[in-house]
Amino acid sequence: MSDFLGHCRDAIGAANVVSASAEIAPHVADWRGRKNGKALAVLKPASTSEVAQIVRLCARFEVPLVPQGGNTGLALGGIPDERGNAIVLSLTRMNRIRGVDPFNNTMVVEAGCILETVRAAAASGGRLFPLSIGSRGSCTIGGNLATNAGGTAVLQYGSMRNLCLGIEAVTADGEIWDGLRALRKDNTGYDLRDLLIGSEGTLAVITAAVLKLVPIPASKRTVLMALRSVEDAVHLLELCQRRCGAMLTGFELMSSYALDLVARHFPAMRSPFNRKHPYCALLELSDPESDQHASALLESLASAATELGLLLDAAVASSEQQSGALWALREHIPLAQAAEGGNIKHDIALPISHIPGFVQATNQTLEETYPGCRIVCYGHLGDGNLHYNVMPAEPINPAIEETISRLVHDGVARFNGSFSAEHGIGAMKVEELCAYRPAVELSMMRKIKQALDPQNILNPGKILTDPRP
Ligand code: FAD
Ligand code: S2G
Ligand code: ZN
Repeated sequence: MSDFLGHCRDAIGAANVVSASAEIAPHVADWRGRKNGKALAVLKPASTSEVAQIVRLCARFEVPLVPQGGNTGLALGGIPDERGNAIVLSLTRMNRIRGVDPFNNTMVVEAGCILETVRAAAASGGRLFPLSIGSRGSCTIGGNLATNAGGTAVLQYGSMRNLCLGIEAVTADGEIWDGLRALRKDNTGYDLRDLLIGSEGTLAVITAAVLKLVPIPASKRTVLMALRSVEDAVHLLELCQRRCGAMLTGFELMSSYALDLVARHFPAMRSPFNRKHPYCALLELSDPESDQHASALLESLASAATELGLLLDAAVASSEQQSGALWALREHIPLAQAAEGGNIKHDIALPISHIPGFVQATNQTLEETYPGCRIVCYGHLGDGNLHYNVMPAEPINPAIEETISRLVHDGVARFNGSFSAEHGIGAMKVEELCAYRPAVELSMMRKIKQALDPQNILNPGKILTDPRP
């Protein structure tokens, strides 16, 4: 094995082959602290050709590799297992913005670019890169592509899959594929770009991408609306979509208990309302015309919602700072949950019309089966993605986690939803994939994996069960 690491040092420089356990530690720990893996080393190449050299060495010495960006993933996809025979391939040194093209509304970035940095570079080029997720300060574009990240703007701009026109990647045998075409139409055979997006490091190592940009809206308005039920939230969403169309760029649901947790762990962050409401919806309007037009639209929306008896209260942000404070409330829910302690997370997607029925039925079943359990229900209602997290009164152990998740996911299946909306499968939901997807789908996925990574060195054990013992 020292031979392998020796060749790696020759390829990318000894300083970029990290084998001290203290330096490896953060790369093998999961953000939520649920699991720790083991790694031979962490390798940090600086260019696509260096990545290709490392992958060729891994193929030659049969060393599994786990591509890693910001390590903010929530499905244990970016950390190695406990065998200790894999290397972590960190793309963080590949962080150049290769160019912004405002007339083509595209930019080319390397995989290790931090999402926030990319958004800032787009803004200085007079454009918006619309992907927005709570981890934007540390997640990377390579990880966003590999997990097909979603976030709060999907209802208008789509997930990462919709925001990428081209990809550069290194295949399992160390070949470089330059697919960095900045074209909106390109019908030339199988869509390899879309095959790699969402493949979670199991089919290729993504090294760069062409991203889609949109014009910066003339006006952005944020409003928090207090509601009595999930059903009213769905009716409010329908009203907003009917009246605002493409200008509705955010619609997040938050339960009262979710906001209680934020207030408990982040006392400076408070709901703007002077009384509790069962649910709140955080809306964002992006208006290409003007502030006046946006304010008028918001006003007509609030009065229509009041006439329909949907609105219990509303707080309109009148400054960037107030808008930021409302978004901070929303984005601190996962952090407040982490501070509160163990919870069983579910990242589910449902047809929007089925969401009230699912929440009502599942809340009831959980309350009957696990009296005293607390449910943190929040998320991207605008695109049908709920974070439906359960905190049982009993201490969480693998058995209770499995039972509760099976109950939630069976409910999702009954309401024609998906057990993984945006966080992917990783190592965490491999069994769910086998349980909830038909055999033909699994067989097609296995054939693709076998064709593109016959040695199974790319992130083995993620998405699909590892065929090796
Ligand atoms: P990592 O965690 O490093 O890796 C994730 C996966 O991608 C792994 O399987 C890894 O092997 C693979 N990978 C990484 N880089 C590459 C590459 N260059 N080539 C091939 N494979 C690669 N996610 C959402 O979708 N929506 C949200 O709203 C959201 N909110 C979040 C909020 C918080 C507070 C946190 C901590 C996370 C949140 N996430 C969310 C999850 C996470 O941020 C995303 O999945 C993100 O896309 C991961 O990016 P990363 O660079 O950290 O990837
Ligand atoms: C979000 C992330 C976190 C979680 O906040 O939108 O995707 O803990 C989630 O579920
Ligand atoms: Zn989310």
